[in-house]
Amino acid sequence: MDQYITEAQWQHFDNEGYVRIGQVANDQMLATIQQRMDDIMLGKAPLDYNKIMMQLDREPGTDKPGPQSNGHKGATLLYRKIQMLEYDPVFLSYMKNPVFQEVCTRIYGLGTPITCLRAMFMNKPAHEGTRLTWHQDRWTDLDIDPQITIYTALDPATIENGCIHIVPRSHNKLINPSNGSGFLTQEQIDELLAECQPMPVELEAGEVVLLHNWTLHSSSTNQTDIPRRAFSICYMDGATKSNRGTKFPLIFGENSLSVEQLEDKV
Ligand SMILES: O=C(O)CCC(=O)C(=O)O
Repeated sequence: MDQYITEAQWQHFDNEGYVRIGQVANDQMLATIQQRMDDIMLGKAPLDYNKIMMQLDREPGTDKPGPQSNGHKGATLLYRKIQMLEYDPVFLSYMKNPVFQEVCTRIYGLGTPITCLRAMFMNKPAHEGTRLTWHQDRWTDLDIDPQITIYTALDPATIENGCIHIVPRSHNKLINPSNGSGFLTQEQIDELLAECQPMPVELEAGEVVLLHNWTLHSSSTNQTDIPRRAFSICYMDGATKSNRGTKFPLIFGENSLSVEQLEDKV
């Protein structure tokens, strides 16, 4: 079988905690998911919005992000975060790309059923957006730590429009093992920034980067006229259980969620 990701790229991932793998979707698929994202925000996509978590970049009348709750919050491109996109047939179809299956096989082993912890849109609208402070992606309710996030830029991501910054090689150690959210304290951030130079991950629209979930990352606000949209998928070993009883949809493996199944429901 042809391998999309080279051994040299995997070595880079293992050593540095991230690797760029280029554009995975073809241009047509990329245009489709870019358009679909805007259609979802504008309330034009034929899907069950009650299944999807949608958070506004700002709660009207405040300078704070809105609540994270299911359902559409109005026809606007000013959303910050949208989750459970695995229940949208267009995004599910992208998530099922064979390249992403190859990534999961390398990380979790051949034949391991793969679920998704989250399929998430992260947006920094033009001249808006919220600062996300340094953190590792870690969830203490899970009995197996997920190891891989596949991050796709839907617009060019630059320092000016709030691209993510990472600390290469930080994936080897959990900073706060018992902290459910993985966020660092201000003291830890000061220590970190005194010791190392974080790296901006500037990306072309469509470009994909693999991130180890423990790689420290943060992002800033958008100072430009161009939105900074991104789609981030965390894939897990299908055996992973949450002590909150959450059920995770199967993306690769027998009886996995299918695009046709979702389309039938619309
Ligand atoms: O896109 C961003 O600004 C941050 C995304 C993030 O924290 C993640 O994908 O885990």
